[in-house]
Amino acid sequence: MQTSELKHAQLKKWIEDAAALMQPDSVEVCDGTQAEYDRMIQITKDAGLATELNPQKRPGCVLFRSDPSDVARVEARTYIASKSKDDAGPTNNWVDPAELKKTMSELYKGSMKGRVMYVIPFSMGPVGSNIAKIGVEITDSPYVVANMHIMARVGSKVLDVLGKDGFFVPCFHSVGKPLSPGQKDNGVWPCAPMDKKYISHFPETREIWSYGSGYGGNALLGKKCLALRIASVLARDEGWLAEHMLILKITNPEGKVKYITGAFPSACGKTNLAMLIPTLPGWKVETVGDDIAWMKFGEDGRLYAINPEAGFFGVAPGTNNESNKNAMDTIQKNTIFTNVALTADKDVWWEGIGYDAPGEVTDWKGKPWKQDKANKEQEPAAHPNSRFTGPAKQCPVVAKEWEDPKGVPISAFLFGGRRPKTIPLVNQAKDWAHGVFMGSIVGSEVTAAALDVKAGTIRRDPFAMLPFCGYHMGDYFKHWLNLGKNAKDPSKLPKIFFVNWFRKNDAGKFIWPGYGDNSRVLAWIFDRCDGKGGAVETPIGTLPTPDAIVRPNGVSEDDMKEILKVDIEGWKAEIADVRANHYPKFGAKLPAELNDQLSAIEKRLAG
Ligand code: OXD
Ligand code: MN
Repeated sequence: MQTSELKHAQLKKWIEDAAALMQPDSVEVCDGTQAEYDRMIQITKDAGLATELNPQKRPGCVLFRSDPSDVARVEARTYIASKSKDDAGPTNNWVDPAELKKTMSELYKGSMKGRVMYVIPFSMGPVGSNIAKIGVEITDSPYVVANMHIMARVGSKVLDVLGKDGFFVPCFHSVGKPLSPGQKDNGVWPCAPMDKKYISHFPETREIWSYGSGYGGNALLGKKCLALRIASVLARDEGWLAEHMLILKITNPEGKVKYITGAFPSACGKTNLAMLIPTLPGWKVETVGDDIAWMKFGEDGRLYAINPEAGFFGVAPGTNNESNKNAMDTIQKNTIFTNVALTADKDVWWEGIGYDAPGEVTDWKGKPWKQDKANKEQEPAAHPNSRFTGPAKQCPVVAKEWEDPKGVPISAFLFGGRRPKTIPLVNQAKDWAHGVFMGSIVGSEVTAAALDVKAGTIRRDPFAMLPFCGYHMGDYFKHWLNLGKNAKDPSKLPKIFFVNWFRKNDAGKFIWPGYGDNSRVLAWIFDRCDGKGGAVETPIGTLPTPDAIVRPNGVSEDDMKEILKVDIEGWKAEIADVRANHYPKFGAKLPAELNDQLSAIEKRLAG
């Protein structure tokens, strides 16, 4: 479609202005058809950027290799450019919006020379849902267009909903690598150097400007940029929630259904939990979403969630038939792989896929690679953040209501992180404010090897939103507290739980097996939502009685007691850490109720 055919005057003008600035060879408005997807893949193949995989093994699948400087979200180059620095808060990078737009406009000048400017109208959420939001991304990357086809609903159907004057979030994206006449990418992933990459958000004007990166959340602007950073601001202003949460459907042996959302920092197995295969007989888990939940109150006073995405952008390494068979089945066809290894027969391979590399493979940098298990220092064949982009509708356990425009009613929120000590397997909040407190102290242990910090340090990631909250985190806590206070019917609010699958014993071994056995904990949570399930009130929250959770193989009665006990000394240290090192970060904006929670737990522990 040509820009001249567009009915939305503001959209048309915005595209024309962008084209005048970025100077592409031509402009195309995406229609979202399969033919368009196929054409994008063909263009990237012709440019030497995509490799078609073995159609017998992976029909409709391709592999991309990115530039080594462009392999992950770049938090240091991500900005929340609100008018006032204080509105971005202490956890975001801030630049004055006028200054940032000036810098970036210079970069965008002529940045699409030699390329096509694609205009992607997209809906986050089922098209036409009253919870969904529309964005329009301008990009010079056909890789981005193809990925957006999988991750969002794109094309003409979105323009129909937008009409002549509907609201959309305008999103600029350029890889920042113009081509001179006759020049081609020739197999070189286009991007700009690190110090020229910018992932910028303008919360007041609801705009996103991204430059210099073609990878993941930096470039597929519907996901982290719109559905979390900008949406968190919309949600604050409009009284709803945009959260970094999976959504799962759980059915008990009697056929009763509940929906649960959960926030976990990266690398805590969120996608695996969203698709788990229960080991508890008679229980069923199905997937509504694996990364983001948007939630609004319905007429009946319950909170309804939609998954704003249409696909999974999952980390490949560690995904296998044991850890996540449903994800493995999802990505069998029509999937884009990025930075995994390529086998001689054109299949994919990665560390933790469940079997050894079959002979010599090509690593993510395009070099021959042979597995050497004796060499512990061997560089991995797949980049640790290599990804699959797979359609959610291909997931064997996708819930039938995953695209229901009204969303699904949520019974429980989970918060969790990797906590080897102190934090019990599961703990129910006493009330909403206590639950908000739990969300505010979410953290995960980091190893010295992973980050330049002392081993055993807890990296706090409140609500798993640290890199994704588009405003001051103190105000975000307040928003959560207010939502509970203002609820029409507080009894219909989701119950809040803190879970921890990652407790270790003194020998450093995991006590709880995790994966499908987490269904045993979900079953207790399910029952608690109905006021059932063996439970005991403790100073830190409501814990299961030791026999309330059906023990999996390999977990003894003593193990169970250990992971369900109140570790008084550990909790005292936890509270001291939150008080000294975590809460002070939020300054005067930290809601007093959260400090009150600290004091209340302290008092209960002492008493
Ligand atoms: C993601 C993340 O990629 O949370 O989903 O980092
Ligand atoms: Mn995520």
